[in-house]
Amino acid sequence: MANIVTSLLPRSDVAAASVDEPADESGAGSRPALVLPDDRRWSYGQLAARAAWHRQRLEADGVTPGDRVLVQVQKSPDAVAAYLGVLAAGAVFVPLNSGYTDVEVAVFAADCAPRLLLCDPQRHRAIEAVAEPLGIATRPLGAASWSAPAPAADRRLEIEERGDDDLAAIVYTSGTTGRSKGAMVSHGNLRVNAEALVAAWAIRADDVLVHALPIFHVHGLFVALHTLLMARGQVLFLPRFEAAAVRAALPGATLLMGVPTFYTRLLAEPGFGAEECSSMRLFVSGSAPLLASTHREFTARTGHRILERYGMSETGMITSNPLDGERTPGTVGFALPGVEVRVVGDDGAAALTGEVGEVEVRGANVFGGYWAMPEKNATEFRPDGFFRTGDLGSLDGDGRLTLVGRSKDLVISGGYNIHPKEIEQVLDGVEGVAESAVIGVPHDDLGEGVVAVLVAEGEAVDRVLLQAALDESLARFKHPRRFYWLDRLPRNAMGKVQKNLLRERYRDAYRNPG
Ligand code: MLC
Repeated sequence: MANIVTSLLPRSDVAAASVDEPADESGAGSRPALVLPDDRRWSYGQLAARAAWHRQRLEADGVTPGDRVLVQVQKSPDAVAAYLGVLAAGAVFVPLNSGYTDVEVAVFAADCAPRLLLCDPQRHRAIEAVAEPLGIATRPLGAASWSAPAPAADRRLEIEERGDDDLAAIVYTSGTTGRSKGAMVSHGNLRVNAEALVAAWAIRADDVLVHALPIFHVHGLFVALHTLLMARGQVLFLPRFEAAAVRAALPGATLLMGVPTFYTRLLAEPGFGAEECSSMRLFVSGSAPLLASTHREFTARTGHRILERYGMSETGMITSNPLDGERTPGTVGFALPGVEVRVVGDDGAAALTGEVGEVEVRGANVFGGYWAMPEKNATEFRPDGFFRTGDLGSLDGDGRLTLVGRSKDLVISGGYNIHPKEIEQVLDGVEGVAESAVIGVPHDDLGEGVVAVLVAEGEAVDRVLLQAALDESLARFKHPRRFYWLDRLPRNAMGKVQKNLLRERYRDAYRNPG
C-alpha cells in the first residue's frame, strides 16, 4: 500500500531534496539519477526537488488526487520530474505520443476528461484551441532544459498516500477510431512489475542504462526508468535514438533497453562491435518481434545475446528470456514471477503443449480494465480474471512462450502500434476514394511498414489531397509511405477484405518502391 513514487525516490532523497546541490557519488540525495549527453547530472535529490515543484504547481492548477493530467511533451529530464510530480500528487498520468496531431489529442482529451493538459511551450496555442472547447485547462511545461536541472528552491517532496488499486496512469492503447481504449494502470501494477524486472534482470545501484526510448510509452517509462530508479542506478538520458549517440554512450554503460530497430540500426553501423560493448552486461529487446537473424548477428558481432521479453501496456511485462540460461532467439521466454500465462484455443480451453492459441495473462501486474468501457472489460477478461492479450502463441513443455502472430488487425512499426482502421477511416474520407485497406508488410528497418491499398470511385485521386488528409488527422509515424490502387479489394464470401492476400501481394513494397 504505497504510492509508486516512494519506490522510485527513496525517503532519504525526498527529504534531502535540493536542486542546488551538485550531484556526486556520495551522500543521500546527491547520487546521479539522470546523466545528460553533456555530462550534466540530475541527482536523485534534484529530481525529487523538481518533482516537488511540479506537485505544487499542479495543486495550484487545481489538480487533486484522482484527477487526470494529460501530458504531451518532448522527452526531457523535466518531463520525468513532472511525471513524478503528477504521481506524487495522487493524480493520474496520461501520456500521449509527442507526434500526435491536434485532432488526435482532442480525442484523448475528450475521453479522459483531464483536469489539466501539459504541453510543450511551442505547442501551447494549438493545444489551447483543442482544450478550451472541452473546458480543459492547459499549461506549457516550461523550459525543458537538456543541460541542467531547472532552478527551484529546496523542497521536500510530499507524497500523497495511495492504495495498490488506485489509478496511477491511463495508457491509450488504441487509435482514435471508435472509442479510445485507455488502459487503467494502478500503483500496485507498476510496483510489482518493476520489482519483478529488477529481480529478473538483477538490476543494481551500479548499473548504468543507456536510455534512448521515448518516455510516453510503457517501455521507456515503466520498464526502463522505473527499474533503474527503483534500483537507484544511473540513467544516461538521451533525447532520442540516434545510432552514433548510443554508440558513444555505450562505453561505461551496463544496460540498453530498446525496440528491435535499435539493434538493426546498430548492426548497420560499420565498425560496431564488441569493443564498445565491453562494459555492457545486458541488451534487452521488446515492443516488437526481434528477428532471430538479428539476434544471431548481434551475438556474432558483440558476443552478447540480446534478451527478448514480452509485454504490453495493459499488463506491463509478462515474460522474459532468462538472465542466466538459454536465451532462445524467436521466443519471449518464461512468465515473470507473479505472472500467470496460458494459451487457449478458440473454444476457451487450454491449448496443448506446442499448440497455437491466444495468450492470456493474470497477475498483480495486469491492469484494472479500460477507462469508462465496462462493455469492453466484460469481453476482454475471462471470468477467472485472465486478460485476453489478442496475441497468438504457444507454450513448450518448460513453459517457454513463442509468439506467432496477432488475432487483432495491428501493425507494429519501429515499436509503435498502428491501427489500420484509423488510417482507413481517414483515407475513406478523401474525395474520390471508394474504399481502402491498410496493411503492414516487412520493413528492414522498422520491422513492419504501412501500406495503403485504395480503390478510386472514378478518376485517379489527387495524392496531394490524400496527404493533406493524413497530415491533418494522423501522427506522421502512422502515415502509409506506399500507395497502391486496385479496381476492387479482394473479399471473402462474408464480404470481409482478405488482408492476408494483400500482405502477400505487397510484401516487397518496401523493397521495390511502388
Ligand atoms: C519515426 N517515424 C516512424 C517511426 N518513428 N515511422 C514509422 N514507425 C516508426 N516507429 C517516422 C517519422 O514520422 C518521420 O517521418 C521519420 O520516421 C523520421 O523520424 P525520426 O523521429 O527521426 O525517426 P527515428 O528516430 O528514425 O525513429 C525510429 C525509432 C523510433 C524506431 C527510433 O520510432 C522509436 O524510438 N521507437 C520506439 C517506440 C517505443 O518506445 N515503443 C514502445 C511501446 S510500449 P517524416 O515523414 O516526418 O520525416 C510497448 C509495450 C512493450 O509496446 O512491451 O514494450
